[in-house]
Amino acid sequence: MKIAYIGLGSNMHSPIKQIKSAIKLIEEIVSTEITDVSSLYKSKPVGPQDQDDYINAVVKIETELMPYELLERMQEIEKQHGRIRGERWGPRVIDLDILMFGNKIMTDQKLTIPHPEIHNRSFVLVPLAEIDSDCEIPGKGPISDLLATIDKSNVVQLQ
Ligand code: ROI
Repeated sequence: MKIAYIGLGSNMHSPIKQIKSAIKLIEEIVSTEITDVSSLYKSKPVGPQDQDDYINAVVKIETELMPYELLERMQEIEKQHGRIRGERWGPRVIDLDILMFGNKIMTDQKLTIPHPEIHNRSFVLVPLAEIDSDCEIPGKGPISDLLATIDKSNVVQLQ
């Protein structure tokens, strides 16, 4: 059994609904339990600004799946939500990223763990810290150190 974290993001077609529905589908993945869910957060887009604000969240899971199996399950959920892979930094119905997987560090053409941008993105670090304020990101350091060096003013907690 491994502990993993999934980052969720959406800025199209009722983003709050998209995030909540994706969390329900994550709940249904075999050999996988959700053990924690962050609040939802609103943030300005990172990348091109001519797109709507994003809703982001992070879920913590316990899973018996291997990283690639989990990646496939994430891509299936993205497909179920009608995600079409458009421009690289463009708007998206739903984005499900494996942020961390146990203490694993790996990189190949399909998957990089931890997520390569995790340490730069306040919209990931803020919800992650809400769930696990003392977590350590493999190869990058304690989340508290990472959070101390980035601008968090862009990320607003909802509810
Ligand atoms: N910006 C924000 N605020 N949230 C996201 O989830 C997000 N996802 C992306 C890019 C386009 C990088 N910008 C984002 O993929």
